[in-house]
Amino acid sequence: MSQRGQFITFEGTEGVGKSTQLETAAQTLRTLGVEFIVTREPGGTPMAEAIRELLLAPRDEPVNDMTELLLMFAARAQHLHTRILPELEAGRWVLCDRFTDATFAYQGGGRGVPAERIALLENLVQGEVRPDRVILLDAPVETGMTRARHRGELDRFEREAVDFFQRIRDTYLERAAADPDRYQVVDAGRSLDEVTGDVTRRITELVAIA
Ligand code: Z5A
Repeated sequence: MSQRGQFITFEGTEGVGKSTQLETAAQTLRTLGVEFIVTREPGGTPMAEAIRELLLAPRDEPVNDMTELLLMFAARAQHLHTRILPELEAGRWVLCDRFTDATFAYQGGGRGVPAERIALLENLVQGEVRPDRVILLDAPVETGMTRARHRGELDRFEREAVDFFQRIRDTYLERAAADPDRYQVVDAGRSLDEVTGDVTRRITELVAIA
């Protein structure tokens, strides 16, 4: 039987470079001959992508915090159980653009939902499954906003103000500080070449110890 794959997630505030560095990681794994898939949250299966559209669409109707939270976990249940876990069990690595840390950061830090409530849903949906490593791309909130916001129409989250994203950044950093073995904080405020070099080195090390 093949060895279980590694579950690596990429986190950070808006526009900080997650998608870019996920591609760096994918390229590194390809070079090293490691089998993997790339996926994202919310989303990653047709049904979970439909929930993503519901979540991101700007709308006049106010969205209740609990509705947003439950939809995030509904999408996650589908994605985790029908896609991520089968891939890991088949021995493939899973590179995922955001996962439950984003829920603690956005719905917890950003919206103010108590972390204990999020943890209840985390346990219910995931059991003991957690990412093996979280690559946290960290940069001042304004840096990511500037990088992200020349893309056209803003989604429902991107319409939030700077202080919302500041609380999100703070929550991510608190979570990383509490579990330094699992989180790797990457200074994403540097040039693209520097961040890419750093992520390449870290992924190469993870392959060496896996
Ligand atoms: N959300 C939530 O609330 N709760 C949850 O549980 C989950 C998600 C899972 C969708 O996420 C939204 O869902 C998200 C949180 C919420 N909303 N927000 N905000 P998403 O990941 O799809 O959306 P995003 O965070 O807005 O990602 P993004 O804007 O696509 O950003 P990114 O992936 O971090 O950045 P990028 O596309 O790699 O880079 C942005 C630009 O900067 C691009 O032009 C790059 O070429 C450039 N770039 C990248 N790195 C650099 C450096 N180092 N220097 C200069 N320029 C750079």
